[in-house]
Amino acid sequence: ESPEANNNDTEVKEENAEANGANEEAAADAEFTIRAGIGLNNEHPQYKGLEKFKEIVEEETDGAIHVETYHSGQLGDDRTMMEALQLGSQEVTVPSTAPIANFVSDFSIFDFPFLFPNSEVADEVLDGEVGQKFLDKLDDQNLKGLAYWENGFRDLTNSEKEVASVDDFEGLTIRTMENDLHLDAFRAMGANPTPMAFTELFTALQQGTVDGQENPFATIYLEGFYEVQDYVSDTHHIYSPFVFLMSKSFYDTLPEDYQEVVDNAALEAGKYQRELNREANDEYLDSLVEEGMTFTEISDEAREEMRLAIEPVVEEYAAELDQDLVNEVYQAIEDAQK
Ligand code: TF8
Repeated sequence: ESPEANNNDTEVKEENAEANGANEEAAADAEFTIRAGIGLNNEHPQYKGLEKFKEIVEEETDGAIHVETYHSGQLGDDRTMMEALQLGSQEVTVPSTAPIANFVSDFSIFDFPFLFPNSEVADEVLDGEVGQKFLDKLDDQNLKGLAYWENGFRDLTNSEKEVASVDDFEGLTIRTMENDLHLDAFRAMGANPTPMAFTELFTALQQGTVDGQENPFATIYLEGFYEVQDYVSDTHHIYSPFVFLMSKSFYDTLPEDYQEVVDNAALEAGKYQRELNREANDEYLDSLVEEGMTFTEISDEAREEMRLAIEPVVEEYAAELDQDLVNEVYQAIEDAQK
């Protein structure tokens, strides 16, 4: 719990601390150090959100809590960072819900294809009572869920052909996140999915190990996937929330007023992050086309065909989850649309 015990430096961590302007004095003056790592790069709204979190926390604690930010999987992929939080060797990460489902299976509901009709409904459900129930389930895993941020609606890219309908998925090798529901959903559409950590993805696309992948336009653009992918379709098949996680054993060592600061900072930085993400999403698609990608629009009918192909998978997974919770989520989605 001492600041020293909390600082296990490796080369990359030191380099990055310097790049952050996290000079030794600031770190030495601090009572607590939060090492916050994410998978996406420092251009992404996810990182801007993390910087906002740092700004708020350091200002409101007068530097008593020092936040070091790491991007691009410098501290590992989503799973590795969650495990580090459990062990107490890292304090914060912001993974997608898909890898979280490997720790708390109920989280897989948020990755049901075509669950949320739009991001406003997602906000209302996630930020409401039901969303909190899921965050509470993380406690048993030594993880403290402080807020939902936004990865976004996922869209398909590939290097082989235009994908306009469910038939076009046939035979495509698609990297998915490490989540069984994602794998089964893509199999149901006739694709050949293969699970992989995000940190391996660019190389896999470049070397042709996989034909395609799916992520929001922001990621496709900001991670430079257009350099190794020719086709993009607005499948919008899954809405990926991010969850702002803190190591629970670390959270529990914080005095109550500091707990309040990090609670609020995670929420406030999340609002900012969602705004940035949404502002730029359409622009990112334009930029992908400018970079030479062929854009294929998915019609409502084609999207409905995709939904029908996946429906049995959704029903199978839904049956395995806590039924009360499943119904609460469906009800909350309905209520949010009234
Ligand atoms: C994925 C996710 C990721 C994020 C991030 C790298 O495709 O969408 O972009 O979870 O941590 O793996």
